[in-house]
Amino acid sequence: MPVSPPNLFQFAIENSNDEFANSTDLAILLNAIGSAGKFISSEINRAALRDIFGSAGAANVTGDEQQKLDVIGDNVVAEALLSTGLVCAMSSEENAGLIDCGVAATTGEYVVVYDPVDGSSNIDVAAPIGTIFGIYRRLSEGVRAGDVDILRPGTDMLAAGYVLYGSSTIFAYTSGNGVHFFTLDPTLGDYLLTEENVRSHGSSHVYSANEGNSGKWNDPDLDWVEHVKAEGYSGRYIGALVADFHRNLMKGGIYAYPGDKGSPDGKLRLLFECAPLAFIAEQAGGAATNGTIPIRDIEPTQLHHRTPMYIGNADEVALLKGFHSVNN
Ligand code: AFP
Repeated sequence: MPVSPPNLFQFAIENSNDEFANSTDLAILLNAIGSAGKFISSEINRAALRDIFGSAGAANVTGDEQQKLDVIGDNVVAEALLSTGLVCAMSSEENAGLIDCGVAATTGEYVVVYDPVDGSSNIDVAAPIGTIFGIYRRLSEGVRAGDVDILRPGTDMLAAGYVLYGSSTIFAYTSGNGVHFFTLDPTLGDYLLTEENVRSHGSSHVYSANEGNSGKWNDPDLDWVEHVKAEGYSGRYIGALVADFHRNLMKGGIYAYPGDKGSPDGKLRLLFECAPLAFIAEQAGGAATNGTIPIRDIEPTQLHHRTPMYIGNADEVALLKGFHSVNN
């Protein structure tokens, strides 16, 4: 009889490490996010039927229009993590401040940052979106967790990952021992291992960027994009970072969201989007930079810190960095 692949929980227990307080903690946290992901996946599949397409009628803290599913996803991820009792502090793209963790704010050992529904403008057109997360061990002791526990560089992260809601639902994570993919079997309701130790695909001459913004780009980015086009690169842009990142990880390429003359720090959020994906990229043999320094080295100064980001195949990121160093 064929042996069925391990599920996310089994695999994470067997592949935990000493940085977690208990060997089951990683599995419990990933399982909580995975459960939230199953709920979000099912809501997305039925969004039109359940009238949860479209705007929630408000903007989030960074001014992005909130979709109904942003609000639903935010609550579902928070509740799933709170139910573990392991999380002392949480922050998400949809909240201005820290999410209240109740008594666990003093006793919980972990901090979680997340973007519940990345690429939410894709929801209404049935295009891919995702959930991104990063997990830290707390720093403070004996007090309610606060900014000191959460405003930390990506190099402090114990684990990071994403759930991609595409033609199938993929759960990807790293805890510093490679990147692993699980696929949601909707019949079993379980994430099963489909690829262990994923490696970033070699260069395949693909770039993913919103070139519609290039009228505001700075010289290094303009020179780079002219270069790659002259070299015959293909453009692929889904408009959801998780989906563009996943595509490039599997097929080769670089995702670029530069700062520009109007927004020097770009659009993407360091804590909720960039640092977790940078951890995944590096663990798969890829790279992530703001143009000069690695994304994971950047110290956040506020919860909604933004940064330019270039992420993907290591050779492509090195090529891009060359344009930034020449122009600086
Ligand atoms: P949301 O999480 O608010 O949906 O933002 C999505 C995002 O940050 C990222 O996923 C996309 O790659 C990027 O925005 C798309 O931005 P543009 O619409 O400016 O290309």
